[in-house]
Amino acid sequence: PKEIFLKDYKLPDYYFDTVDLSFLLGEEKTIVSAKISVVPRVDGGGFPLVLDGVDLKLISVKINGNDLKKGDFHLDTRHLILTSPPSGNFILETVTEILPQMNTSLEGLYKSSGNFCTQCEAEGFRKITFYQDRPDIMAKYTCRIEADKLLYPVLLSNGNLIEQGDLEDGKHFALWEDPFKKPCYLFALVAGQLESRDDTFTTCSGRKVSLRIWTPPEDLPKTEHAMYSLKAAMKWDEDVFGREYDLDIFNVVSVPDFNMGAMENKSLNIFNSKLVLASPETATDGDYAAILGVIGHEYFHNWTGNRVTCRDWFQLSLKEGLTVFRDQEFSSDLGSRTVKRIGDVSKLRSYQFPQDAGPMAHPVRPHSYIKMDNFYTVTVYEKGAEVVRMYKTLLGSQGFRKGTDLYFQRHDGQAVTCEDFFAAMRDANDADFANFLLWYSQAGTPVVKVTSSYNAEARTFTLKFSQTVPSTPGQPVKEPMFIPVAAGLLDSNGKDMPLSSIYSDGKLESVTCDGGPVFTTVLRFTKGEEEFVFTDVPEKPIPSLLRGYSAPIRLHSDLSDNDLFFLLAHDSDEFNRWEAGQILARKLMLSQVVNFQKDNTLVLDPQFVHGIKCILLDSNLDKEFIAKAITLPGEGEIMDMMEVADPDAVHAVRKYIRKQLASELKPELLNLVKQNSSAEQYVFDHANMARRALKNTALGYLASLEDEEITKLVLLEYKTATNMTDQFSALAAIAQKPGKARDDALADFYNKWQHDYLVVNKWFALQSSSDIPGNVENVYKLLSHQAFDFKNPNKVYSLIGGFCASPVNFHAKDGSGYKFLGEIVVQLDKLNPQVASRMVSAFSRWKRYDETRQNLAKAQLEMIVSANGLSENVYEIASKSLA
Ligand code: B3K
Ligand code: ZN
Repeated sequence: PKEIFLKDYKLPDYYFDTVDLSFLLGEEKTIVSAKISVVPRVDGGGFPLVLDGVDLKLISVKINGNDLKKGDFHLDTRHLILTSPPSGNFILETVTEILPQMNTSLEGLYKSSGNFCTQCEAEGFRKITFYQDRPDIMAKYTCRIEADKLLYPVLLSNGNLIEQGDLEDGKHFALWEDPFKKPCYLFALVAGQLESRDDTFTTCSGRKVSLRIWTPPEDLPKTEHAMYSLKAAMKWDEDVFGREYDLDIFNVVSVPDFNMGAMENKSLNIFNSKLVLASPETATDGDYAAILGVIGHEYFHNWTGNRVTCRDWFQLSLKEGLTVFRDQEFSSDLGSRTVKRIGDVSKLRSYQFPQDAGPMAHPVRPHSYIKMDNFYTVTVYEKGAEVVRMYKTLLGSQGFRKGTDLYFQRHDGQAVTCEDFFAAMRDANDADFANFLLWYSQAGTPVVKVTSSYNAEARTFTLKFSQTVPSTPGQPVKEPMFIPVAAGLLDSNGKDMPLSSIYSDGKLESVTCDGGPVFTTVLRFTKGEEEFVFTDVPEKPIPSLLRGYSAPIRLHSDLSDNDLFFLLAHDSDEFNRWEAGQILARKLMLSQVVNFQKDNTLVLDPQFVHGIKCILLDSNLDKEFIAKAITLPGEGEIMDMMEVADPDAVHAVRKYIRKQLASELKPELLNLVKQNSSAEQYVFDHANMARRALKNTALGYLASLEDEEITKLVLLEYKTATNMTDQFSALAAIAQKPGKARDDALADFYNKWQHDYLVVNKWFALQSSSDIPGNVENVYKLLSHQAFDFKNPNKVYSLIGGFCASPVNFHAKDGSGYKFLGEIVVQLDKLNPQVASRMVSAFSRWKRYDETRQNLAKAQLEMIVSANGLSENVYEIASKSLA
């Protein structure tokens, strides 16, 4: 396999100006004709033109209307090379045969439930026709689709429909024209038996856009929430970013077989059905929220990704980090900002931090890849979004908006780099960003230590920071990063102190805003070590640091437990209230892990119970915030903090603390369940979601107790639930413990929902991720369940992905979990390398475990790497994991 490097980027020799595609969709094969007007970048031209092409059968190739002779072109398994094209502009025509019905990789043109659809990002267009498959080739497209009218009544592609009609032999055609230049990864085609929910949106300049969400007829009722989300996103992008939609039509298609969540093809977004379809009876609040976020995300790409795209795939975070940031803000504005932030930071800690500390660690802008698909990662997406957030933290809302305005103004219609975004932010604000660009090039999570001291006489409060960035593969030595630390000081009553001025780096700077008091300031920490001195501080404060999680770092402070309990109770920054509780919980869990490993009795600190109780009873707090604040850090997060990860110990400790809290706070928790029971009607809004979240979190705690009454209560909740959020939470609560109640409830749930594949996927995931001892046997059984299908990514993610997410069973000391995954990966790779590669990633942190586990996991990785015909996707992850 060949590794591709950022440093080797070269401008293309040829640009493509217009591309006219024509598809004859057939039951056995599809014929693709492409007519491309080619323009040499450098005057004259005449040098070879290398086109990408994979799994294509070339039927004919012409230049300026003449068939090419042997010797004028060269064909290998990945390319069509035109060895001596004419000088100047020319027209290239190719005819190709492809087999979408045989395409199980779900990349290029393929069939999903009888319908044709495409997925081209990152490099799938080369499976459709010969092309320079790279994002800096931007062209104007037309697309003609011809197919049987009965089998494929709906024919869609990008842009506007300019012609359609009936043909002989029961066929029909549609001709689409996209007026905007685009890279080929944004090309899309859909053909099949679909119906649409139709609506309109009037843009800020008064243009009426027709909106259509397409699904198989039976799913149409479940698209109401997606349509609501789309209209909300269109409005929000106008209001917050000044971005107006640019075409008269916007289509969303829902398909059941899709590798990722969704795809932002120009004016024809294609979605994994689980991120479109929802009804109160079948989708949870989590599903509703995910749909809102992803519908927003793909829509927002129209400007951040499509109008302004990436020069090359190393720049992926330019569009993804920015668009994730935009969807996070969108969801915050429509729901609760604090709760959204807590969710996003938890995700970063649970998935990105481990990636950044493991063999696949890479910068937000990677330096190299074997298979680009492997770099659609939490680092590029979520850490990338944190990088964008830091610009906003440093510049403020208005400055940030000035920056994005300049970015769009400068680069509309271009394929650009992360530096271009940086430069727009800087230039629009005349800002000094010091070494900020390192966030794009240095991998690893910075570790920041801070100590504080108060000088009563001088009335100064000093924060002393130091930072190190851990080594990562290929980057042994790191430079200090630019870390914005949002900070405030609490007085002894728990109130924010007004900040007056700060002394740092030999300069005294006053901290005021339009003369008014300021309670939070952003410290610019840019060196290995740095001191910040707050002046005029009347009493010893408790510092609230990294408010809102202002930088993606690991912060170690010298705050005592008492300080943390104080912050948990009083901080005006709600995020930091949650954070204080989490720090305390992490400390507690780690200390009990040591106890567990020494065979000592586990104990629960009464002060912690008290802290949790105060949060539970605080009626001023948002209910979803309470639900988050009483939820313990995940097992992965704790293992990530240990020298040698011990899944059994961490699991036992987390379970113990949950049960202990449930038993000590039983009356309070029961009250919460009672007070927050669901009203008849399901409403998706923050207040109702928050109420359900709190009730169901409380129910989950209670169900950990051995208590007949509680079992009855949970069963009653399950039976009387009027929506999936409540029903599924109750089922999950029952399923915590093996036994008849569990078996019956799981069987009942399947019987109820077997007709709905998305609900059945939840049922798979609940069972596969269970911590019940020896669960691997159940998962083997479920592999042959009639509802399981290896070809459908969602089912694989639910059953296999779910299993790997359960540390005790996946990391079972007998190696059964590793063996299971090893077998599956090899099998899956033959069908769908992208999905197999996502699954094999579960092995990548094998070195974090004890020697027995290490040997067992390593053996599986070695077996995988030596498998016959292994894909580059799996090879890259498996071999880098072994290195
Ligand atoms: N851009 C797509 C991801 C495509 C994945 C290719 N393997 C979805 C998104 O991030 O919006
Ligand atoms: Zn995206």
